[in-house]
Amino acid sequence: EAEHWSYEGEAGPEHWGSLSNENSACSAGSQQSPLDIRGAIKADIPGLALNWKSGGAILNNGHTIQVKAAPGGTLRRGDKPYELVQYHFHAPSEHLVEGHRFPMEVHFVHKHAETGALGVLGVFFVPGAANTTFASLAATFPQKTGEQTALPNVDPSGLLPTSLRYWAYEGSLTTPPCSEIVDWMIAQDPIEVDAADIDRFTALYSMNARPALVANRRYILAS
Ligand code: B30
Ligand code: ZN
Repeated sequence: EAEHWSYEGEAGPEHWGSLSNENSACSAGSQQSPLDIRGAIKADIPGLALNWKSGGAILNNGHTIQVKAAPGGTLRRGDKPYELVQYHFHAPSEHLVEGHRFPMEVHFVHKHAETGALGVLGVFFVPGAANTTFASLAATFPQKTGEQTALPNVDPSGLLPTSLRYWAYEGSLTTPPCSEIVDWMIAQDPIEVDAADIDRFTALYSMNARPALVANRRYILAS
C-alpha cells in the first residue's frame, strides 16, 4: 500500500487529517479511537461467543505485523454476528485503562457481513509467563515490509484471557482513514506473554500507537 502516514514527525497522528481528504475523520471526527478507558458504566451488555479458525498468513505491512485470518472464524455479540478478517499488534497499547498504558495490545478485526461495520476486540499484554501462541507468532514475524508467510496451525484463541468480560464503546479505526465504523470491545483482563516476545515485536515496531482521543459524548459500558 502506498501509505505515507506514520507515528511521528510530519506525517504523524496530529497531521493524519490533512494528509488526504479521505482522512478528514482523523481530525474532524467526534467518535475517535483509542480512548483512555475510565468511568465505565456497569451494564447488561451481551456476552461474546468466539469461534475462530487456526491458520492464516502473517504479514509485515509497514505499520504493524498482521495475521490474515483463516476464513470462517466468527464472533457473536448477542445476536450480532461478525467474521474475523485479521488481527494485528500495537506497541505500546493504544487504549489506556485509567491512565495506565500496557506494553502491547492485539486487535482482532471482525466485519459484520451485512452492514460492513467492524467489531474490533482488543486484548492487552503484560510481561510474564510465555504465551505459546504469541511465541510461535513472534518466531515467524516477517522482518521486512511486504514480506508474508503462511501460518499453519496457529490458533488465535490462544491470545484470549480466560474471562471475556469486556468494555464496549463506539469508535473508529485507530489508523487513517480513522473511519467511525467500529464497535470496540476491550477485554478487561490482560494476557501474559514473554517479555522476550514483546521485544521481538518492538524490534520491528517500537511505537505504533495512536495517542488517546477525547470521549466527547460517548459512554463506555462494562460487562
Ligand atoms: S484498528 O483495529 O482500529 N487499529 C483497519 C482495521 C482495523 C484498524 C485499523 C485499520 C483497516 O481495515 N484499514 C484499512 C485497510 N488497510 C489495510 C490493512 O489492513 O492494513 C489499508 C490501510 O491501512 O491503508 Cu494498513
Ligand atoms: Zn489496531
